[in-house]
Amino acid sequence: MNCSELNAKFAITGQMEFVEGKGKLPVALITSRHAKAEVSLYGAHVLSFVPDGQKDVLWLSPQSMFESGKPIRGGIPVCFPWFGPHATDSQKPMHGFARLQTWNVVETFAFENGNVRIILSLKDNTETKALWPFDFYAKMIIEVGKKLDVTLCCTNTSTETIKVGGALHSYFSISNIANIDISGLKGCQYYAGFAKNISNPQDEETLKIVKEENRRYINHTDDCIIADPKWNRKMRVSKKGSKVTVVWNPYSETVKTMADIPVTGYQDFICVEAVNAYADIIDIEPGENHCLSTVLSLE
Ligand code: TA6
Repeated sequence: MNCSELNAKFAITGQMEFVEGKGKLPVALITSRHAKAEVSLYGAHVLSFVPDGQKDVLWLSPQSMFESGKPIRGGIPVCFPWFGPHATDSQKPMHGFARLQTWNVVETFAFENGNVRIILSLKDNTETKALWPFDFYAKMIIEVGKKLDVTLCCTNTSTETIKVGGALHSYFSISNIANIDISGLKGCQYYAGFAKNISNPQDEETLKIVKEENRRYINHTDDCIIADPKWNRKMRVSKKGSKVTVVWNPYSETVKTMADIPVTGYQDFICVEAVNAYADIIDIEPGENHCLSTVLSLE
């Protein structure tokens, strides 16, 4: 559907409008009573979440590509049905195919409390089948209010058990990487990047980022708080349906290998991600579903 067809069917006056975004990719502009948000139908990708009177909670790279076949850099990439590189075939797309597909709009809704919701869907098709030979029906439910509530649900519509990994890979906008710390991870063990051995439980109450980090915390279900005193804000990251939390920043060297992030761009974001990976890859039986959620808010 083009934007005028989307508007004819799903616009809500003053609260939901579809426009052609960068790269001509359709974007839903959402205005709730307490916040604005932008969602690209390409990837079911939240690009922006701005509570009233605040700077954007999410970081979007000024060098992001907006091109079919390439992931958008920043916001909330939807990683599905695997997290990171494919387990056996490095030719398959990093973090799965969901962020490279255009999703359909299923429904838009304005609630009496002022929240606004959009539901997007992705079903198996010839491209997904070439990468992952299963029938599935995935929904992204994005509700914008004082909080941003994002849920990815996958129903197994095939006749065999499917194994599903993934992530809601949120990029948070920060004043500077040197200014922030992250709490909620104390006592948790993690894999550092692709290391096979696990760390000792984290001793520190808060994590400060002073070098490249790619920590994959196992058995972690608590909230994280990103404190950014320079911007006078704390961002709470809650989640459901996930036992792995990833904290990632490429820092000053690895960033130079990434064409879609400016060389100083690593200072401007931190990723805190709700993940299904490792022992938390989910078996979904035929007809059953699994939902992975993250809720982002300021306090
Ligand atoms: O979640 C962390 C991570 O898996 C890192 O290993 C890092 O490469 C990052 O995601 C970004 O991946 P991308 O495919 O979007 O470049």
